[in-house]
Parts: sequence; C-alpha cells; structure tokens
Amino acid sequence: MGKAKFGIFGDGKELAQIAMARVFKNGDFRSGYYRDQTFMFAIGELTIQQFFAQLYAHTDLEADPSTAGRLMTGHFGTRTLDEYGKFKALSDIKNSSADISPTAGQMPRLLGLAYASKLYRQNDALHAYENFSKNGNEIAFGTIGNASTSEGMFFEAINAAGVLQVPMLMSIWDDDYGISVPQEYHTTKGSISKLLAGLQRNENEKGFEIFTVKGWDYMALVDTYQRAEKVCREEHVPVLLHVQEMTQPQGHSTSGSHERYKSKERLAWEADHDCVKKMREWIIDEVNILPEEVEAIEREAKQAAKEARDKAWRAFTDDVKKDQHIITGILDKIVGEGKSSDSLENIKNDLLTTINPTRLDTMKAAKKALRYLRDESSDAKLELLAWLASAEGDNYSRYSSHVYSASDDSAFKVEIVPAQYSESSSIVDGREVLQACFDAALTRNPLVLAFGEDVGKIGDVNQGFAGLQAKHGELRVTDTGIRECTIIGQGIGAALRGLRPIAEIQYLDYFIYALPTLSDDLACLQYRTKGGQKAPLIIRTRGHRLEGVWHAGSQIGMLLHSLRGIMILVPRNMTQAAGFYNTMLRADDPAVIIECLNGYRLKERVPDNIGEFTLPVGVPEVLKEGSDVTVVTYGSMCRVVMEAANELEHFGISCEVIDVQSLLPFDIHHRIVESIKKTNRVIFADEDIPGGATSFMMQQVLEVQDGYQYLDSKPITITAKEHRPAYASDGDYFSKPNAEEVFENVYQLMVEVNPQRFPSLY
Ligand SMILES: Cc1ncc(C[n+]2csc(CCOP(=O)(O)OP(=O)(O)O)c2C)c(N)n1
Ligand SMILES: [Mg+2]
Repeated sequence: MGKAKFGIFGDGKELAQIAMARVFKNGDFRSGYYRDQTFMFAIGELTIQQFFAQLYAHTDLEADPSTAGRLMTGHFGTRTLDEYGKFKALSDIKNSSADISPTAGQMPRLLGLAYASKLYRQNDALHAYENFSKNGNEIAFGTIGNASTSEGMFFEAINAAGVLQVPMLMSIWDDDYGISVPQEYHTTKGSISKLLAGLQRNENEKGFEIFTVKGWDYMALVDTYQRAEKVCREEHVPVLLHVQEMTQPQGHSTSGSHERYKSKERLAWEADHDCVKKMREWIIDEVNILPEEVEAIEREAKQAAKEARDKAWRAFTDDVKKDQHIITGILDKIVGEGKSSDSLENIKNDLLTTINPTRLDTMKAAKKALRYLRDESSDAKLELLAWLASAEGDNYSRYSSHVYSASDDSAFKVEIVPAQYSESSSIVDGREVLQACFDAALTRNPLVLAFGEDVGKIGDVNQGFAGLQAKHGELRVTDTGIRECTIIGQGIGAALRGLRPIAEIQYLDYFIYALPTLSDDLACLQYRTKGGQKAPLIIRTRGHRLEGVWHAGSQIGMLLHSLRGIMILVPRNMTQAAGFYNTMLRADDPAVIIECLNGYRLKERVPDNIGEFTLPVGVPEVLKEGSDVTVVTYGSMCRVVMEAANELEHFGISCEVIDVQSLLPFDIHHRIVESIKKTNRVIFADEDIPGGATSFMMQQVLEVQDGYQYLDSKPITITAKEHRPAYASDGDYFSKPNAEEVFENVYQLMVEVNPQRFPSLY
C-alpha cells in the first residue's frame, strides 16, 4: 500500500474550474463533487499541502480544514463557522458547502443555497443581515459529473430551480463516462443539454439559460462563465452550463485504470484533448509566451507540489509518531524488568519497525503491553495507563466528536422556560396551539420561514399555518412542489446560509423519499466537517395514528438508525410540540419533530407564553405514577397506554407511564431506570414494527442505564404488526397496538407475579 489509501483527482477538468473560479465572488457558495480540486485551489480555499493532508487522513483541523481527516480525498468544504460554532460573516468570504460521496447528493442542498439568495433579495426584512447576504447577490455554483445527472435528485433539483427562479449556476463536467460506463447508458440523446433543452427560457416563459462549451477551450470557457454569471447574479435566472469534451486522463480513481474500458481511439482522443495540453498550446500560440518559459513554470509548479506533498507527509507522520515515541519511551523503562520483559521488548520493536505508522499501531501496542503488566505495578505502568486515558479522549475528539452541536447554541443549552397558564388561557383545537406558536416564531425572528406541500395558501393539510401566509407573506410561509428530497435540500441550503427554515414533509410515511438527503447530508454535516458547518434545519412532519396505509406510519426505527446527528422529537400533543419548536428555533442542532396525526382536533390549553416556553430535549415526563409496572412510550401511544393504565387500576394494578418525548437524545438523566428500581418490571410500547424503536429504547434503558439489574420479569415490547397498517378503524385496531393489548401484557406480567391474586384472563 502507498502512503494514501485511495485517490480520486480532478485531472481533465481543470480549465473549466479556473474559468468558474474567475466569476466566483465573496458570499457565493459551491455545492459540488470530488473533481473540484482546481476550483478550490483557484479560489484560494485549499492549499496543495491541505490537499495532501486529506489524502493522508491527517486529523489535525489546520492540516485538513475541510474534514479533519474524517473523509477520503476529494471532499471539499470551507469553514463557515468560527471556533465557537458561530457563523462567520459569510458574505465576506468564499464558501463551499461540505461535499458528500453519493453522486448527485449535492443537488438538493444546492437548491437551498440558491433559494437563500432569493429570500435575502426579495424579503426586505432580511436586508439587515448583511453578514449572511448582500441583497441576495450571491450565486450557488453547482458541479456534477455527466453520469450523475441520471440520478433523480438531479432532475428534481433542476426542475425546482426553474420553478423557483433562483440563482443556481449548474455546471456539468462531461467526460462521456461514469467510471467505465459510456454516455449511451446514461443519458437520452447522449447529451444532458439536449435532454434539458425544454428548460430554456424565452420571451414568454421563465426557465433556465442553457450554455454549452468545450472543456479544453479556455477563452470560450471564460467568456461563457462571464455571461452565465451575469444573468444568474443579476436576474436570478438559473443557468445550466454543459461543459463537453472533458477527459479523465488517470482513469476514474486509483482503484482501476481506464485502459480496461476505453478504446485506443478514445484514449488517443483524450491524450490530444487534455485541457492542460490545450491550454499550454494556447499560451504558446496565442499569448506568445516562449516554450522555455512555460517549461520553467511547469518545473516550478511540479517542485512546489512535491514540496507541499512532502511537508504534508512529514506533518502527518510527526503527529502520529508523537504517541509512538511516548509508548516506546515508556516501554523502554520496563524492558529488562519483570517476567514479561521479552514480550514487552517484542511489542516495542514491532512498533519501532512499523513502516508508515498509524495511531492504531500505538494503541494496540499500549493495550497489549498492559495485558502483560496486568498483575504488576510500576511507575511506568501508571504512565501507560495515564497515556491510555488521555489517548482515548484525543481519539474521541479526532474520530467521534461533533455528532451534535458543540456550540453554546446546542439544544442542550437552551434556557428552559416552563409553560405558563392562567385563568384566561383558552382551550382550543390542538392545531391552533401550533398556529399560535408558529405565528409567534415568525413575528419574533425574520430569519424564520416555513415551506412544504400545502403549507402556504391553506396553511398545511391540518391548518397549523392557517392564515400565516396572509399575515407574514408568501416568502415566509410557502407552498412547494411535491418533491420531498429537495424540500429537505431547500432547508439545508437555507440553514447553511443563516436562515431558520421549518421544512415540512407532509406525512412521516413520505420521509423515505427524503431519507438519503437527511442521512447523507444533514445528519452528518457537523460530524463530517468537525464543527466547520451547521444547518439548523427543523423538519416538521406528522405521523403515528390515523387510518390508512401511507398515512399512519410510525417508522421511527428507520429514523433512529439513519439520522444520528438530527434530534428526533416525538411530542404526544401539540403543546409539547410547540415547546419543542420553541426550543429548536433557539438551538443550532437540526431536528425532526413528529406531530401526532390524530391530535389536531383534540382540545388543549394554550400556554400564555406560547412563543416563549421551551421543552428540554432528552427529558422524559412521567404521565402517571405507579408501582407495579413501568410502561415506556411516546407519541400517540401515550393516550392508548394511559387508557389501559386507568383500566388496570380497576383491577388492582398500578402502572407508571413514562412519555419519552425525545428519542434522540434519549433520557439523558436516566429517569426511566429510577422508575424500574421501583416497579422492577418494564414494557416498551410504540407503533413501529417489532424490533424497531422499542428495541432502541430497551437497549438504552437495560444496557446504557443498567436497568437489567432491577428486573424481576422479562422485559417486553409492544409494537405494531410487521406490516403497514391496514385501512379503516378496524385495520388500525388490528395492525397497531391497542389498549386491550397493553392491558393484557401488563396483566400477564402480574399473573406471573401473583397467580392467586391475578387469575389468567382467558
Ligand atoms: C449514489 C452513488 N452511486 C454510486 C457511486 C459510485 N460512483 C462514484 S463516482 C461514479 C461515477 C460518476 O461519474 P460522473 O458523474 O460522470 O463523474 P466523473 O467521475 O466522470 O467526473 C460512481 C458510479 C456513488 N458515489 N454514489
Ligand atoms: Mg463522467
């Protein structure tokens, strides 16, 4: 193996990137992919040394500011946050959103980055936020490979940009291939600009401006980018710029050579049309620079690149070797003493002779040594133990920090203000509680906005936003097309640029369409940049219980398994939901808030401080105290469980009912285990499939909270069936857990405890 594990580079695509960089201004954003190294160099946001540092996975933030060694090479991103996690003045710097690997994954976010410019320009109340935008003059530059345009995300985002008329300048790097697969397998008519020609605007219809240009023709590229920039920046017209005749001189990546799949003719054509070669010819023929001068520049550049490479390698190995020196130093002190001296010497020598040392070698050596020293005591052993403790902290910081926000605006740090009620607090439908909360949020903070299918004119299908578009304007409360994935992208991009969007997915069941972007882009954003970027997006949806397949889903396990990094909040009623909206609108973590579908018309009292009260994340609430069995649940199941618990009282059984409220984070103060210490029995109940979110809750309580040691009966989960819920009231009753099932499960536990007192039911 070489010094780097994997390489993928931007060769063959350089010239277009230089032309693009020439029109990229402060405040602009890039959302692109792994070929863009030249662009990043050209805008001054990546050095060659940093490029190599990422190749080596150097975990130092200064060495690799894009990802701190967490992502493989070719993942670019600037730091939009300062060291405290606060936004920098984004309009004064050049910005690149943080890349991800899934092809076309950059597209939904790109839409949002462009959408933010539209809002900053058209909404007068936002003109004061000059740090985020100067009158919406910023362009969102997208790049994508030709083959990746086949992805649904590409088409969805392109259509949405045309509808929204946002300043998105979309470049397609077309090298006729996607790894080994040629164009004819990817694109109808073999050309994305031909395929998308219907987008072209005309005198009567809005749309895109479409340009085509050859990737090796520098003057044409510069001219095209200037024209594209002008219409995009000034008129806010989306632009598609199809850069054709690009090459891929090294093959797709280091893992295979292109001689395997390209014909001799194609290889010869590529050699001839390499854009650097063409540029060289142009410099000599047209700019009249002497060949010797060009050669001198090339020699210098090569030398500079080599020096940067060596520096990056040295910095990386010096860093890694620090620990190696410490461990060999400690082992030196013990070798020669004690009964395991030979083994310790071997461990030391193995460590010293490792070529290209890694941190894992040092960690393994230290742990192995401690095994041999397990029954000895010495100062050196204490030193080894002290190193281990501090190395574990350091490695946590290197590889595992920033799943959630680490800033002062983290959801954990939001001041908790209790809901206040008075005699004049009115009792209204649940949806009106939300409406009052959203109205207060929109009034309080001009950066807040909401959008989604049917959110605008009718104020969402359950009328939580009813009347709020009329009151706050169409830019604040907005309808969108039916396009879940890019609704989320619209929110991510807007949030990256300082706005506070609430993006709505109409039903929890339709999260599946948005899941790739939520998981690959939003959930890991803080992690993959080690706190360099944030997108505090709130995703509003409704789920759990109603009647009918695809309108009654509760796929909570799916969210828990794919969205670590996003808080998942499951309020049982609309007041609790409002409390969570109030908390998350003051925090910089992203969150999904799932309202109960069957709760909008139930009566609730509106807190007097509807816009101000907050609910803590990660704190369950005990809905009913009891002594026999603890039932842990959330969402719409709270009412089902309470019904059963009240019925059980008539039969002499006392349930403690706990509403988890917040699944991620989960019960941070370990309240639930306190309940089990009292009852010694626990049931986890929800509407997900067997082994879904109930299993997660069980793992948290029995393992993380050590609940297992207080149990006198086996732990039980009550869930929906493993199929989607059948239609109508009976379908719901027999698909989802019902009060009878809860009653029976609790009762059965008590039968086992005391059969005399609790004879079997059936
Ligand atoms: C969703 C997804 N599927 C597959 C891959 C593996 N993959 C990485 S790059 C690539 C080809 C992309 O080709 P193109 O878009 O033309 O870009 P190019 O590399 O040619 O510049 C594939 C299939 C991926 N990263 N993501
Ligand atoms: Mg390609």
